[in-house]
Amino acid sequence: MLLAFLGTRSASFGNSCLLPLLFDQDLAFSGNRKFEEMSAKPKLYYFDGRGKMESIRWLLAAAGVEFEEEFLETRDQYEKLLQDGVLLFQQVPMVEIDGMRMVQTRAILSYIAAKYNLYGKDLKERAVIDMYVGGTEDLMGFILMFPFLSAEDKEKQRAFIVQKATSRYFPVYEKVLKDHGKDFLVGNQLSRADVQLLEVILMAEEYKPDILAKFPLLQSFKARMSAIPNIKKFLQPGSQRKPLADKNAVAKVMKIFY
Ligand SMILES: N[C@@H](CCC(=O)N[C@@H](CS)C(=O)NCC(=O)O)C(=O)O
Repeated sequence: MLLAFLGTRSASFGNSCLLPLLFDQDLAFSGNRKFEEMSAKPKLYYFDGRGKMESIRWLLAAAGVEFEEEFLETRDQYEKLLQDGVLLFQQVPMVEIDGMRMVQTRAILSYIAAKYNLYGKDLKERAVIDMYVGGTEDLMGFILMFPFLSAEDKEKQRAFIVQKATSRYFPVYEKVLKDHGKDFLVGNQLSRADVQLLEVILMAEEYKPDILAKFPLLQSFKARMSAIPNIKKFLQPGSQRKPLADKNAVAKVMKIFY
């Protein structure tokens, strides 16, 4: 998200760069906290907002996986994680899952997708899924920085988002659906590409409600995906899906990281 664009404030705690990349149950420790303390459900460490964690929430929800969340509300909580040495690159998102403490959003999403059969049936399908997801992530990157911009820059960014969505990204997915005539983007089953496309469509609609006006197949895609039971549940009020960041949420994030 924007935090990455803004540059980072270096943290001076611990030697988290020396931690092993993969964690074995036998190692029993990552930082100062025991693996035995890990929850059976994936546990997500992030602030109480969308940011980079939201796609992870979406993918887990689409896979029907229940998860817990620990929200960073203060700088102290973040510094505690740094001191405990559980953030490999001193950054969140961090997800405790299957005895690992995973960081790096892409690695986390790939793991979840592979584990829950949302990553195609073979290497070629996976490659295509990765390309489609690359597009949704690029578009999402333009959207995620929006709440952190000045009022003047927001207007420019809104126009930029709409222009990129309608002239670069959505035409691609519309054509894919038209060319193969199937329900899903890749193969004939749900994949992370479908989930991440639905996520970015809904986000883009927050900037221009009729943004799909010229994309009839994406309109029916959206309706179809939104009706998948796990996704439908996630779209209901009260789910772990997060709202668009308001001024207070932005101020809180800035206080934690900067
Ligand atoms: N490449 C990482 C970037 C993560 C990242 O930028 N995280 C921000 C919060 S959204 C952070 O922890 N910033 C604090 C810092 O970099 O010191 C990923 O995709 O997970």
